[in-house]
Amino acid sequence: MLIDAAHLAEARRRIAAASDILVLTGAGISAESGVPTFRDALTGLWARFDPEELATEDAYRRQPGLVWDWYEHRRTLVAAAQPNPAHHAIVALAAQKKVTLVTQNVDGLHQRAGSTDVIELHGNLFANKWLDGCGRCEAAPDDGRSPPRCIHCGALMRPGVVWFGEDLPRVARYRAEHAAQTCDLCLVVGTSGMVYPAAGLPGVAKDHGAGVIVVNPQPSALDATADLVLRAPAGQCLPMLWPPCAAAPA
Ligand code: BJW
Repeated sequence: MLIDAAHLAEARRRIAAASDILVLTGAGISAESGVPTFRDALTGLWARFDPEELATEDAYRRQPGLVWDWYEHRRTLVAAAQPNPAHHAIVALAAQKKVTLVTQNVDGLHQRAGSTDVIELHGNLFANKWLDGCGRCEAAPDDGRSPPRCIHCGALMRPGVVWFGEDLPRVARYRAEHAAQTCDLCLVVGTSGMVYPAAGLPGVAKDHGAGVIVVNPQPSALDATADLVLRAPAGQCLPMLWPPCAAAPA
């Protein structure tokens, strides 16, 4: 995809001039790693399900086996994926400037690229917790049940992600809001901007005087908030926006 040269130059200038950058990422940043975006996530066997209907506690209580298997499928897919040049570029940026990295992603690819202190708003695909546990829950030795249950109380294990209608982790949410209020630039990468409260962060940054740049090959709900939209895939675009760091792979 050809990136508009004037937009690219303007983005580079704004990033070079910024001293405190909030980077907000969504599923699109992992697309070039082969991880389907959330709203594209249901291919093949899963094509007949609506992701917004699977990612709820209600859906899990009604069909725990189905929802658990969906997460197992995604865990397998993500475990086989590798961070791409966009993930690595953010590591390079953080070596040069103050960067607060806030992600809606649950795939852990930022951490695997080398980003530290990643603020995960929606949890992590590889963490589990108990649904209505007894407080001393223990999973049965692998008995092939899907999902695992507690040997004491029979509670269901569930993925450690944030489903619709659930509150975000308090500290992560507080830190993300603080970063939005104090940054001088908000770089929004690969999100449809449809899911709140994450989608509200660029607006908060703008209201506090920060510039907003969106990187997305498709129109998003955050384009109207942005000062500049770079219509390009993240893995192609981000490495062109600031110098690489020595440790990042070519
Ligand atoms: C590329 C690319 C490339 C492709 N390069 N880009 C205010 C208004 C309206 C509604 C609400 C509101 N506040 C709250 C709500 C309700 C709800 C909500 O937002 N609903 C909307 C759908 C309307 N929000 C919630 O329920 C949240 N909870 C909450 O607010 O609780 C309040 C509460 C308080 C006190 C007590 C109790 C409750 C929770 C939201 C949790 C979201 N969870 C999910 C699932 C996580 C687990 C899982 O993965 O299964 O998080 S939903 C899903 O959407 C996932 C994502 O993180 C999130 C965002 O999606 P994202 O990342 O933007 O992905 P896509 O697929 O939508 O977009 C990909 C983009 O990439 C596209 O634009 C592509 O073009 C682009 N792209 N290739 C760059 N190469």
